[in-house]
Amino acid sequence: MSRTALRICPLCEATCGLSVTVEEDIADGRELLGQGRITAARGDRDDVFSKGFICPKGAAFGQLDADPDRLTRPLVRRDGQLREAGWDEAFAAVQAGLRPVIEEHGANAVAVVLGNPNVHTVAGALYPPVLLSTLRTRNVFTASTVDQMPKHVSSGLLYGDPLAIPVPDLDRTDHLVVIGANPLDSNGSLCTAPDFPGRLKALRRRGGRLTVIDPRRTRTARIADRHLAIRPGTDALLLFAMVQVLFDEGLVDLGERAAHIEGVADVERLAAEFTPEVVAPACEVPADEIRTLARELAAAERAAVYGRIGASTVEFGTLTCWLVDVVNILTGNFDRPGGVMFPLSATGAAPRPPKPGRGFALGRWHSRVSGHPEAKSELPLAALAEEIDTPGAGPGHPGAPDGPVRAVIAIAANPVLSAPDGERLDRALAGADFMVSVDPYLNETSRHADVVLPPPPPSRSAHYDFAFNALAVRNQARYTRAVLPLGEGRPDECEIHARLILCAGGQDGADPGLVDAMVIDAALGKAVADPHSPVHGRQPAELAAELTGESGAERRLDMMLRLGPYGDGFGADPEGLTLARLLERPHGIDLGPLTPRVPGVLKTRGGTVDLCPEPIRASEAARLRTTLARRPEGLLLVGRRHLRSNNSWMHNLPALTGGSNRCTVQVHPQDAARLGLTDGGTALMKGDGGELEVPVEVTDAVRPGVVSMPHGWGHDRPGTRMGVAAADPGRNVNQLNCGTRLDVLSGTAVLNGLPVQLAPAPSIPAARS
Ligand SMILES: Nc1nc2c(c(=O)[nH]1)N[C@H]1C(S)=C(S)[C@@H](COP(=O)(O)OP(=O)(O)OC[C@H]3O[C@@H](n4cnc5c(=O)[nH]c(N)nc54)[C@H](O)[C@@H]3O)O[C@H]1N2
Ligand SMILES: Nc1nc2c(c(=O)[nH]1)N[C@H]1C(S)=C(S)[C@@H](COP(=O)(O)OP(=O)(O)OC[C@H]3O[C@@H](n4cnc5c(=O)[nH]c(N)nc54)[C@H](O)[C@@H]3O)O[C@H]1N2
Ligand code: SF4
Ligand SMILES: [Mo]
Repeated sequence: MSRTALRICPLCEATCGLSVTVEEDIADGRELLGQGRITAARGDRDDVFSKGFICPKGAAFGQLDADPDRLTRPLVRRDGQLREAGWDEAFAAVQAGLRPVIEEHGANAVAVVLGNPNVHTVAGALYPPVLLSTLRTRNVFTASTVDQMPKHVSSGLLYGDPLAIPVPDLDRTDHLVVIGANPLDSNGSLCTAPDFPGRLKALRRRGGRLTVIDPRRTRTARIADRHLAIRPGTDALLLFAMVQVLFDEGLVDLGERAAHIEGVADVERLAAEFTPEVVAPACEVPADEIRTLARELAAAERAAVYGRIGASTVEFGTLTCWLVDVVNILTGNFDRPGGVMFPLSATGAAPRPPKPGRGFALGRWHSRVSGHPEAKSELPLAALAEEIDTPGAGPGHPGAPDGPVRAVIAIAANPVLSAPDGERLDRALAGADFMVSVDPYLNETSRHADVVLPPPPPSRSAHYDFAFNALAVRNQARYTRAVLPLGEGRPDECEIHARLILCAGGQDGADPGLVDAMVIDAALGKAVADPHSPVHGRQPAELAAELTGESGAERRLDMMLRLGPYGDGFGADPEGLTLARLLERPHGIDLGPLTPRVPGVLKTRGGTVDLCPEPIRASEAARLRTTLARRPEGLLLVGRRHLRSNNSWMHNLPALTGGSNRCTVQVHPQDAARLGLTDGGTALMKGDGGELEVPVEVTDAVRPGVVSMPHGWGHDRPGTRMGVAAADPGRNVNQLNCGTRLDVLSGTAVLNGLPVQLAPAPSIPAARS
């Protein structure tokens, strides 16, 4: 028997609605619990946001969901071997592993590592914050510090809220400048827009312009009006030069938000020295191109500058991310249609009258070994290995933990491949006293765990985009329940997280529902005490009794929707949003185009935009100046994403592997000729963290002086269970990176613009990896 069902795709930030075909296994007229599979996935044409768009990853949803290498039962290490175990046994082992570490060495001896898919699951949105507040460890590491932390820091400094990230108003802009992003392959990031390619084509069709700044001629650059093949790591210089031009030529126009912006003159002073002529030799972009771009942006009716990975995981990531917003603000494109705007997510806080906030602080504590400052309560993922493998109390950095990490809780994270110097982390994890992974695969990282807790596949999980709706180019809300039942005795990922939290607190065996009840109680308690809340003065217990939903997570979603900007306020607005209303509209509810949110969104101490925040004024701009004279002789390495891949965990699906999705190093023909490298040959590539042999692809898609290799490969380690990936393992590019280069303010690893050397591999290939 087959039927169709709806499921929002969790595989990238575009959040497309899928219509999946479900093949049910029926015996004796009854559905077999835990059986059934997805046989097809199409774009849901009626989805209010994605309108039928789908990419090859979404189309492979059925294969991904039914991958035979997915773990179905927990693994527990006994006598050195990971063996299948029951859930109760697994959780007992988690508590027995964690509690002694906490009791003997304190909470900081436990590191929590949160990987990328946490922003793609309901569990990952709702439970890690509770885990962290239960544990109270300072050793918190997430994918953000190999990704977007510079943007959080920039937003924290500018707006007082690290989560207030303006997104380009894609559908209404006249000129989009894309810096270090390749949405035709990534489908967009920190800018949730299903069918990003279609939206870019629509921009061109309505007479708008697209400029792409990228050292590679990406698929996105190919459809642009202008492509500037900048030298990696120099975007901050280029942007500063644009700022200089805007001031110098009298083109600064803050527009309607002017009254809310402070520090403009300070920015003018900082930018003064960075003229296009001064930066051009470092950026290797002609000065007149920089000047023209600044003038075009100032002249455009509505324009938006958008930066992503290539503007973030670089030496001056925070400065670059800040400059992106500075240019948007100085050209009057801030917080207005067609410029950059703040989405208003249905589960976010309801807007309230503007008032000064608490501001944003950096470096409230530091890491133990290298003294890295925390950012957004996180330490750099690149420092995880040294925090595990370096004994002792450390030199006494302010607020640092006083001893090494001894236990690791890794949730949806594969840092052995995704973070710098995976070999060291690999060894460090092997030496930890205890490790638990919440992960569907036995992979490069989870193979070190003492307990692996596998979540069910996406077809058996409900979905709501808590993270991405706050970054979406249109306000909307969509919720899809699990398409297939869980199967006998199998917990969903929310329950796994809740039980993990109980184990961390030494309460294994307690009802996991207590975790949700506690969160609901605390949130309602806060709401009723808030004079601006529609539930002010009411009884939390009475409100809690009104919540609907089949699970604790659903009741929490209902609560967030009802207290949120479009919510019913528990009856205050009878037309308002509730979980029940959302369930009535399976293709989602459109909440309209983005609307201006300044000043309400601002939480700086002054209640204004702090355009020239102290850390940038005091040190970063001066540090940037010292790079003006740099002319690296050698090659610079940048990354590359492929439409049919996703970070480190989608190489196990036959539907997505092969073809152009290969782990090669791309080299420009001039460099190849100079170095004696041939297309299809093998190069020995060296970085300051190690060396690798990699197949060479000679192509002029990379500019001279730049080589490009994708990340997330290197699936050749023993003890993993990903058969398809292991057959074509590729090499781990992050092994070239020793992990000591960080964006100073955010602790984000420099993954792009890394110096490397290439030479033909020795003719008798060594057994190196
Ligand atoms: N050189 C280089 N390195 C990079 C990057 C780069 O551009 N260049 N990009 C960086 C970026 S942007 C990121 S975000 C990181 C990503 O790095 P990570 O955060 O490590 O994420 P993934 O590599 O996607 O690994 C995700 C893990 O989650 C598991 N998983 C998949 N689905 C689920 C689920 O539903 N629940 C749970 N619990 N687990 C699940 C997978 O099996 C896998 O183990 O990599 C970074 N590393
Ligand atoms: N298919 C697919 N989609 C994905 C992912 C995936 O792995 N595969 N990963 C997801 C994740 S976790 C993320 S964070 C997003 C990332 O989304 P994007 O940022 O759009 O993805 P990237 O392809 O890494 O694009 C970064 C671009 O920056 C360029 N670049 C490198 N260095 C520099 C520099 O110094 N200056 C400039 N101007 N450009 C530079 C690179 O050449 C590259 O084209 O994609 C998400 N979507
Ligand atoms: S673009 Fe592809 S992977 Fe991303 S959400 Fe849509 S279908 Fe899924
Ligand atoms: Mo990412």
